[in-house]
Amino acid sequence: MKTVYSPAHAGHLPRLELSDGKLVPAVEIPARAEIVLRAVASAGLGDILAPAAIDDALLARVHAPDYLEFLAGFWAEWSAMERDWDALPLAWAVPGLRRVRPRDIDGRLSYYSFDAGTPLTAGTWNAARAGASVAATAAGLLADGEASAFALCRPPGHHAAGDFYGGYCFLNNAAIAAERLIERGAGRVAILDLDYHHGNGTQAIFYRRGDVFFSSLHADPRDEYPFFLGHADETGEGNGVGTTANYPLALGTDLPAYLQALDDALARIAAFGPDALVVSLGMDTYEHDPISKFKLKTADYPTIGARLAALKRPTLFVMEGGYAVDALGQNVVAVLSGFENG
Ligand code: SP5
Ligand code: ZN
Repeated sequence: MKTVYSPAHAGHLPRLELSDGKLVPAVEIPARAEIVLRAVASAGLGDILAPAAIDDALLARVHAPDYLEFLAGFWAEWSAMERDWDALPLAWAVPGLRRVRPRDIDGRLSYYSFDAGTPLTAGTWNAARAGASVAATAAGLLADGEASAFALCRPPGHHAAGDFYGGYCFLNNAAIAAERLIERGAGRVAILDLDYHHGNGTQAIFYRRGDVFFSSLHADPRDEYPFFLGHADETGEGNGVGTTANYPLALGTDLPAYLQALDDALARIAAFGPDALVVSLGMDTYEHDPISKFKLKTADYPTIGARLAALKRPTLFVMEGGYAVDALGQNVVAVLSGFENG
């Protein structure tokens, strides 16, 4: 399996994040991608390729033009105000307030976000664009006939919707990959989101689409971030009725409970009949993840990879979360080698 990677992710270097009421050292850091790169290289998974530059028209298939313009221009505006620290938003247009776009930069920061836990930094836009190009290039490998590929994206993407960021995510890499597959001829794409947190952004992007099936296994949003999407009764709307399937799981979920949900999700995907599968590969389901509460072990991940292989579809893995940095490389390799041997 080939890996696509760009070192440009390292430009996104958040210092502090707001978590549980405190400013604490950020967990979504460059070392994450670096340890995964070293692990896939030393496991001999396959060639490691640089991405091609991303096509702006592809980005615009997923994200609103005003949102992209905001992200691209943000740091110039912020730093022109003598602010050299990372940006965090402060107030949101919850129902009852009006979502009218403010002129003020802090107002627009809020308008285009949904949480205060996602620092926007000097290098964020460049890094996010490079991450999106990694996803698009890896999707192109499938379109060229590869059976599988790994997009080693950073920052992650699945919490970013069409016009807002959050959850450490700015551009939705998995959605961009799905759109690239469709551009290259796929009629139907399934996205399976295995990150511990619900992929609210990806779900929102495809909620009314009949050609993209979105399925997610995640901590129950009644108990866990992102709290306000990911319930089992969200099943799609309009042309997308029946093409969303959520599996909210209990805190403390271990392999048997996880596999029960996974097998159900895979049966739903098989029935949908996709031309390709995009896996949002979050490794924060790991028992020692510092911000998460599932109980999966390193030895469980090859089993999960093998179940994905049993679907027998061209499969693209897109890196999402996972914050137990020391174990992140071995856990990613465990899934991918389980897939290859499955
Ligand atoms: C891509 C990804 O994994 N993003 C995760 C963003 C999570 N940020 C907020 C974490 C909040 C942790 N505390 C939740 C406590 C619930 N009682
Ligand atoms: Zn996550």
